[in-house]
Amino acid sequence: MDKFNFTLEETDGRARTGLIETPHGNIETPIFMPVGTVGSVKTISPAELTDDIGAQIILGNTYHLHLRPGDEVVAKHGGLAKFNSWNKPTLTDSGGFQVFSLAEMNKITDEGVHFRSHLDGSRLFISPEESIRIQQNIGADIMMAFDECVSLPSERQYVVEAMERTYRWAQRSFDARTRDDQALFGIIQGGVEKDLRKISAEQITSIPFDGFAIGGLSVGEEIPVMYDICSHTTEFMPKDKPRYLMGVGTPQDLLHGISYGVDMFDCVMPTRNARNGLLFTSRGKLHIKRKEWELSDAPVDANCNCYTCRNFSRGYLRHLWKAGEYLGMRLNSLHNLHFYLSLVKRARNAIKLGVYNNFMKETLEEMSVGGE
Ligand code: PRF
Ligand code: ZN
Repeated sequence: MDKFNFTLEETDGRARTGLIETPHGNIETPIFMPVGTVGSVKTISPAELTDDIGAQIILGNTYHLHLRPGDEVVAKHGGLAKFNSWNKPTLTDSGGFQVFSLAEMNKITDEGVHFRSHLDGSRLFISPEESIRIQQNIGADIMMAFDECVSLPSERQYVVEAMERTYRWAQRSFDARTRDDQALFGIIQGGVEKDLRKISAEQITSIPFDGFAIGGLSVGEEIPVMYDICSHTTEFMPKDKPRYLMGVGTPQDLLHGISYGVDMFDCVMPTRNARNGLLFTSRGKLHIKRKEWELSDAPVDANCNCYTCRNFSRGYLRHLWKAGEYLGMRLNSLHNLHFYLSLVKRARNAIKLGVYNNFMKETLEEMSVGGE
């Protein structure tokens, strides 16, 4: 796809910076992608995403947009980035993962996945071909191949079957594409078995996708195992294509992923936690509802220059939380997303300066202070 390009810029150990060019603009990597499941990053406007948060690409979900408003509706509005007035790069997940985690159970066959809508219970079916058809209607700059993500722990035999099916579905996803203005990424599976991860990486990277993702992590395994498998998997991924770790994770996870050579991340954590009153700061997590903040005039994070931290006290944010005010959710989401985007920006700078390892060590140490 010639309207999509990845340039590897600097490397520092295995960490790397790069530039992704898409029809809707450029993305500096490593990057965090805020999740806009139904086409909106919950409570946050596109202007805030751009000006206050520094987001460069947002994510939408095939499954949700197919159900509502319908992918044909999005297509008629000129595609997702125009429909939601974001007008910048977008990525859609392929739907399989959301079907497995949200829809009422489903039958997986080689043909595709049968499931019931979580909205009205109606019977639906998504195959690799159908996922690509829907994703082409949604029109994101980056589409994802249709894959099967197994929850962990799972029997090795099942992990093997899902991995083989993911390979067949990857080829079918690749062959189903009929547009040339959208990139398509393949997804590596293989559970937490190193030999399977190597096989899956070799299978998926044998198909000339525009980029490659690591799926099937952060689905029930221990954190050190997740890091080990992520580190192992990037070893088998091409250096000249973007690498995307799907649905991960905490600020700590991003720092580790970057050290293994991951370029892209997405997670609902900053937005979902914000709506639950949990804030990420340079000194660890902070629960805004706690009584101890009642009289605090300190910002959430003294090291943060987001709109929330520049203007509001912990005491006021606690009050908004207690009162169930929407503004509280908005201000918390603004801060958490700003924190994530500024973390990856600082990581990019550290890589360019060749000091990533030190940066990571110091940042992790400061975040583990906690106690706030
Ligand atoms: N596959 C897809 N989307 C995903 C995942 C996956 O394995 C994950 C796993 N962390 C999150 N989102 N298609
Ligand atoms: Zn802030």
